[in-house]
Amino acid sequence: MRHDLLEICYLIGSVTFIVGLKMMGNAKTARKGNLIGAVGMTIAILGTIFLHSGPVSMTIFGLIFGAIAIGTIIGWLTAKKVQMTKMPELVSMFNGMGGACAALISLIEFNHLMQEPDVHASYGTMVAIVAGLIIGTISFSGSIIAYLKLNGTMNKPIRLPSYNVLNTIIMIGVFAFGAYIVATGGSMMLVSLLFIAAIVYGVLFTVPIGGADMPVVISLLNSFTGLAAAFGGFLYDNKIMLTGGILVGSAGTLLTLVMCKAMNRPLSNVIFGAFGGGAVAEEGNSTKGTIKDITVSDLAILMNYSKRVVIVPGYGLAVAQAQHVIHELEMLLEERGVEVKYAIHPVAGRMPGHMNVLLAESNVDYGKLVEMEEINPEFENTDVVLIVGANDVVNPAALNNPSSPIYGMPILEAYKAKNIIVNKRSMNAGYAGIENDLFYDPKTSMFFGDAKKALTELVAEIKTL
Ligand code: TAP
Repeated sequence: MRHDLLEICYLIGSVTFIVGLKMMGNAKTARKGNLIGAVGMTIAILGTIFLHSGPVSMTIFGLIFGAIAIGTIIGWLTAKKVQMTKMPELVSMFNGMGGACAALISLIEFNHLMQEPDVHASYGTMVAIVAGLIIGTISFSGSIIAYLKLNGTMNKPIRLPSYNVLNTIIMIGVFAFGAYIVATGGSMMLVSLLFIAAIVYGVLFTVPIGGADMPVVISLLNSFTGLAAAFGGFLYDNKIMLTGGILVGSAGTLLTLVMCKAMNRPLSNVIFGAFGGGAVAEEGNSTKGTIKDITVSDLAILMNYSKRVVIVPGYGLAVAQAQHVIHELEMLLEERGVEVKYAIHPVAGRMPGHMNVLLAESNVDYGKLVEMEEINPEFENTDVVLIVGANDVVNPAALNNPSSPIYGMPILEAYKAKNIIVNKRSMNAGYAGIENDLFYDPKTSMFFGDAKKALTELVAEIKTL
């Protein structure tokens, strides 16, 4: 009876994970999807605590609920406080904790095996313990380095000579060591050494990668954590750990591949650090030319009397926290009969869905966010494209300069619009570290300044018309 009830809890948990994940695919239902998944997880946790084994002492209950309370308070407060731009950092830290849990499970279960020398563990159990330990630990130490890179503590990729070869040798060494432990039964001493070796590999794997490539790496590490949790599921014959782990593992892998595809970079290029975070990027053959500025009053007139305006948001919009003022600008223009849409590039910003989340924060109507494939044919008939804090995602070098590092990346074809306005603070490069010829296009005018400040002035100016 008890066991059946527990299985029902796990079934409910598994179904809610799948339904929740599906709902997260759409900004309108994402919040609810997250909540449904969390409810499922709560049911599974409570089921495990109260139904998994026979009577448990009050001390054990005290320890479990004490740990849950501490974790909940810390998790709740940090998630509540975190700024949108710091989200990848938070995700990497949470992911690291997941990896650490998977590794600890393996260490504890191996210790249990050692305490019972009469029990002969099957190869399956040993593989689950060792694989969970290696993958969980790599995910833990790699995520901590990713966190330090994203918060600026480690702001330069550290590349030892021939680090690719060195890392590959260490990786093979770690897995060979794991295979030896599985084959021989190992000892607590050997398993502890394996744990240390996997920590070192996780650090060496992440350290050479540029800070700006971290979102892709975090997603990859996230899939490692899922895999490590799935091994825990095998170990305990626990369906919910297995389902949850597989979902996280496959979602993380797919997300990693989608991000790489949208940047037109193979995963190996991200891992071996071709650009981003200080790596020297090859410059495009900029034809350069002169740039021209536009004053706020001229821009206000241009936009006020336009029929169709497309806004291209980018990383700078998030940095400036200009999402509210851009929504105000959009509403103001719409009141005056201008049609306004937002063009969303899949890798604009620094994390998947960055622009969608940012604009949802200021209640921009989701129907106004138009995906790249749909908006590109519309640029020709656009009177003004207003590019706010975006750079790489509108760089024509991706289409016409085979020597550019971003060549082949699909872009928002803003260069086709009748008037191109670019808001950024300077002529500095974006993430890829390359020149953007769009800024020198005769149709382009630069509207320099911090996005929030510049757009606030623009809104005030339009109101005077
Ligand atoms: P970027 O190419 O990085 O350009 C952002 C621009 O914003 C910069 O050129 C910067 O110029 C400007 N900026 C910064 N702060 C600003 C502020 N306060 N006000 C106004 N402008 C400001 O951004 P993007 O076009 O969004 O492209 C994203 C890049 O990140 C792509 O290369 C993509 O491959 C990469 N990436 C994305 C992801 C995901 S999943 N989204 C993950 C990893 C990498 P100034 O300094 O002159 O102001």
